[in-house]
Amino acid sequence: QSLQKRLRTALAEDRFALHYQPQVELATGRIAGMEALLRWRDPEEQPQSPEVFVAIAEESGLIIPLGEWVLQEACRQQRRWMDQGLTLQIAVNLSPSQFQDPEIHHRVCEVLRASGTATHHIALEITERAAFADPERARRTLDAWCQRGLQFAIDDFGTGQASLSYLTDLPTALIKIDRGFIAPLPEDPQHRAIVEGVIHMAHQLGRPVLAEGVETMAQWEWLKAQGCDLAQGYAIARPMPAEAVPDWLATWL
Ligand code: G
Ligand code: G
Ligand code: NA
Ligand code: MN
Repeated sequence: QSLQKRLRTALAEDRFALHYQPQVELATGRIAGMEALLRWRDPEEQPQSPEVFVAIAEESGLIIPLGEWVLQEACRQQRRWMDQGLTLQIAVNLSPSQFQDPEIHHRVCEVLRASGTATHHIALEITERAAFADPERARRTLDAWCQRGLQFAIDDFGTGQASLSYLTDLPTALIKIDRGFIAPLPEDPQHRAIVEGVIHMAHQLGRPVLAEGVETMAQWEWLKAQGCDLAQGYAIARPMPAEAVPDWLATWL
């Protein structure tokens, strides 16, 4: 059976799950939010990487219903945590073709409305590639979301083609520096120069910055000293099932 068919079956049979990875303020250690990361457990096989199956879902158009499931599930989880007394913002990834869907604005607003989740409790992560296919339409969509109180982040910053124009053309957003720039820190002087530069530039333009893939305390300390706002990575926590989050929070706080 093709991977595409198995993905369809998995969606119909509710065999996807979201795992959550904390995003933490470097200065205070406060939890700013949790990124939702899609997981598919194929009962007969190894866990499949979303890098592989999200690409296939994109090619086949399945990403539209799958992406909608992700957003719905994130909203449900946000409410479950609220019911447990935990206020956590959830960041949801939008794939390029999802973001380019002319209906995307309407779809996102409709899921939020139906779930009753407050807009400021959801953030959307969009890659450079997604926004720059049609920058003018991207800007209109993002402006409309901002007006409704939705936040968004530019994911994998630095790996696309149009990094710098983001900083002036799009409404205020979190810049997530791709983990490829963080891995060589703090030793490598060239990457130190790049990351310092991005933090400084983003701050001059009023944009907060998150470092992805923070794996060591040395990276944490260096980024904190540079004034980087937020961090995410294995040094803080690996992505975990929703049920594990309350216990993890208890150990972190
Ligand atoms: O842990 P990680 O293997 O989850 O994720 C690998 C890649 O898959 C990352 O680039 C991540 O952004 C992407 N990804 C994870 N979850 C989702 C999702 O729900 N939707 C989309 N479009 N991409 C996702
Ligand atoms: O592209 P995106 O930023 O959504 O990718 C998230 C991916 O990065 C997920 O696959 C997640 O599991 C992975 N990830 C999260 N923290 C770390 C880390 O500290 N190191 C590495 N190598 N990968 C990480
Ligand atoms: Na992301
Ligand atoms: Mn990323």
